[in-house]
Amino acid sequence: MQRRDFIRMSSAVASAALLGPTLAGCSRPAEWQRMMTEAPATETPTVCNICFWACAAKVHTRGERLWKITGNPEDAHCEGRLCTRGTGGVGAYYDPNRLVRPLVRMGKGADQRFEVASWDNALGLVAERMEKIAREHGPDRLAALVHGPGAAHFSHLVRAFGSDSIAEPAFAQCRGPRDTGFFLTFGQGFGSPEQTDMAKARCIVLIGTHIGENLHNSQVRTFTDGIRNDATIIVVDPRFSVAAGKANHWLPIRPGTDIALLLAWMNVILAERRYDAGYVARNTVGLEALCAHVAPFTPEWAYGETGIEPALIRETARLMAAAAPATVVHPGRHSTWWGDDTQRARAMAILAGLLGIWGREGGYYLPESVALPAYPVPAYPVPKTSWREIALPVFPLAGAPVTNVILDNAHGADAHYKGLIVYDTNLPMTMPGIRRTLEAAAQSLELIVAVDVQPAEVTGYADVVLPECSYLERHDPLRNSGERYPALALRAPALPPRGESKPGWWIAREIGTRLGLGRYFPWTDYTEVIDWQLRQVGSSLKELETTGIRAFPRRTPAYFAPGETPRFATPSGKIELFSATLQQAGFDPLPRYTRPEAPPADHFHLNYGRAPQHSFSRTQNNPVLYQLMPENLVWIHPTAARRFGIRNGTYVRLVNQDGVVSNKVRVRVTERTRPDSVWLVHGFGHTAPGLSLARGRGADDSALMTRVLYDPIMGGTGMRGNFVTFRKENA
Ligand SMILES: Nc1nc2c(c(=O)[nH]1)N[C@H]1C(S)=C(S)[C@@H](COP(=O)(O)OP(=O)(O)OC[C@H]3O[C@@H](n4cnc5c(=O)[nH]c(N)nc54)[C@H](O)[C@@H]3O)O[C@H]1N2
Ligand SMILES: Nc1nc2c(c(=O)[nH]1)N[C@H]1C(S)=C(S)[C@@H](COP(=O)(O)OP(=O)(O)OC[C@H]3O[C@@H](n4cnc5c(=O)[nH]c(N)nc54)[C@H](O)[C@@H]3O)O[C@H]1N2
Ligand code: SF4
Ligand SMILES: [Mo]
Repeated sequence: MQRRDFIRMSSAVASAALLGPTLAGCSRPAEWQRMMTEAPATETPTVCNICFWACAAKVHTRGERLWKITGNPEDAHCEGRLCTRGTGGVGAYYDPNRLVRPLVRMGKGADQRFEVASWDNALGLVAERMEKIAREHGPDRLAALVHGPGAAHFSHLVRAFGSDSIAEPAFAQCRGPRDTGFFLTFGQGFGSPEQTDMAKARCIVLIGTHIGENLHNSQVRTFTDGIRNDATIIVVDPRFSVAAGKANHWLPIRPGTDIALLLAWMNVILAERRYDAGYVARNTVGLEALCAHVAPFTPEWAYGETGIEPALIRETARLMAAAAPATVVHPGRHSTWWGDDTQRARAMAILAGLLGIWGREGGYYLPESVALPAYPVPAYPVPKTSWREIALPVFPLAGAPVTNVILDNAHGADAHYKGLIVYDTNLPMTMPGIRRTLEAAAQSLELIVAVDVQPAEVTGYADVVLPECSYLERHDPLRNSGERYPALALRAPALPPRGESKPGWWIAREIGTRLGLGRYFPWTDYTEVIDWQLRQVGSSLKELETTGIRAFPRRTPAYFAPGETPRFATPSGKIELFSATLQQAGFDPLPRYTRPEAPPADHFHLNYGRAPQHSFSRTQNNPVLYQLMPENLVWIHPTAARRFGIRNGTYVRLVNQDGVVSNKVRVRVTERTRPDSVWLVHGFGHTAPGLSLARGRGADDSALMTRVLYDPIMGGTGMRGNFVTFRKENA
């Protein structure tokens, strides 16, 4: 693909919208024609929920039919455009497999049979079991695993109940190591959306971070802006990713050796005095210790570990230093890779500190959100045991609750946790190596509730399954993320909920009321909360129902002033190149490189990531997105394919180091993967019987991740230490 094709791709994706109507319950052209000419058109604001980039959008309906979803042109965050998946959100509404009635498990554990229940009975059962847990063990023994904007409703419920054990997979399975590494260095994690100033950068460094396949809408566009502006693009990826195809320099690194490369880059930048001396002197501590630490890690040394030529290491180090501070060292997002991930994030953060890019134009801008007051409710009770008492003895610097720690303490008779609420997260496909633990938890916990929109794998472990309506049919908390331009965005219902499905806010309030926690839910409709909040900042629900978005002026500048000496929220008030916090907790205060394990004979690194058409494991059954990509392919290098006698287009099964065998998966023989690795897009290989389109299609990377490399600092579940070999299919 040419560079230009990549730029065009980001506008071409809108064509997915055209697929909507034909697939979306209106397959007769005449009926469609009548609807388009006769039915009144309406437009309702929403915030896309197909991934967590949260683009503001408009939902267009014709009569009672959903017509299309388009980007909100007023939203600076998405610049008025949606990606493939966002326009394909139509399929999330029309999916015939959606959950539309509450379900209650008939047996326990492995018994998969459920019966349909009334809302009253299902909610009554949840409240009764929660009360029993509170009475017999204490309310702090209930935990929640949640994701997405609707998670706020269930966090609120669980906090009001008396527990703070509420974890998101966005921490220990995704951004946790990155945010911990940056927090230790700059006193602040990297938010979402990422504060990278790529449109103005002169140099962009991507380490993994497969932008273009990782399709976070406006991130792709700012990256393409950078390309268009002739920024130097440096991509470090063992695979020839889409982004690598746009790079001036592609560094096909040996998997798991990034810290070696980062140390060598710092070695060059320090030895050749190419760092931002003024910024470093004003704003950092630990330069001397860092210099001594990186001195042995020359490009020649790094060559032996990474396979990257010393001359290329030197050249790329010089390029990023020459462009600084207009250099983006992208910190990545999904950072739970090899188990030493906080240290890799630290190495990136330290490099960013040396280049002086935090708070600088073309580097990292300073994000700002709207100062939006929370709706007044009584203070939450103080939990008898906090999540910290359970997690910190194992992972001392976990800055947020850790999903895997909660599940590790949720099975067996003497388990700390006795009940679990799961909202908007598909645990068996999201958390590596968790299936046995989940089964044990399903046997021994007194209550597992799953709130979901479809009969995903996780619902099979629940005692009670509560059907949430889709994001197109509900209100949720206002979007208020840290951005370049602060703004609030509204998600409002464009259609009535399908079947008996209900919005999350309603479900949480109904459970709360049944538990006698009504004072925490002093509203009959969530619009009262939204309207109250908007009025505090000079707007109203009425305004947002028309515009969908309200922008606010920034209160502080997006960059530091020249020569400014800001106070960072670290113990020293400076950027900590050397981390005394890590040292005190018994960890390396400066990043140390450890060589990753090589694949055993006849085995290959299991590499995985994203495709533009799908999000995680949530979209494979969406009829629109299914059409765009019905199954994943396993990428195999020609040398490996030859050696195993595997032909392009045939099916194989993957067998991991522990003997776990995957679904059959179609082969793509390509030089874009390394000879020692295979590549799979995450989210396929569904096993849930109720997912009629997705079930049995493609291979599930999570099932093959039986070996988890835990990050000792914060509990991240490193997923890249798994190896596979092939079993040929006879079919
Ligand atoms: N279409 C789509 N886009 C998405 C999502 C989605 O579900 N669908 N999810 C979003 C979310 S929440 C996240 S967290 C992001 C995830 O996307 P990223 O944050 O970009 O994920 P990474 O794991 O950094 O990137 C995967 C790349 O890392 C490379 N890689 C593998 N091993 C190594 C290694 O040892 N070193 C180096 N340098 N590279 C390596 C792989 O070859 C692959 O190209 O995507 C976001 N965007
Ligand atoms: N093997 C492997 N594991 C991974 C990753 C990987 O690349 N490979 N990526 C990791 C990353 S970066 C992340 S961020 C996490 C993401 O992890 P998750 O957030 O768990 O992602 P999904 O797999 O999309 O699961 C979402 C679940 O929510 C349901 N759902 C969708 N929309 C709604 C809604 O509106 N309301 C409710 N109540 N439910 C809804 C879906 O049906 C599905 O069951 O996964 C992590 N785990
Ligand atoms: S990036 Fe795409 S899927 Fe994600 S919120 Fe935006 S439009 Fe939706
Ligand atoms: Mo993620």
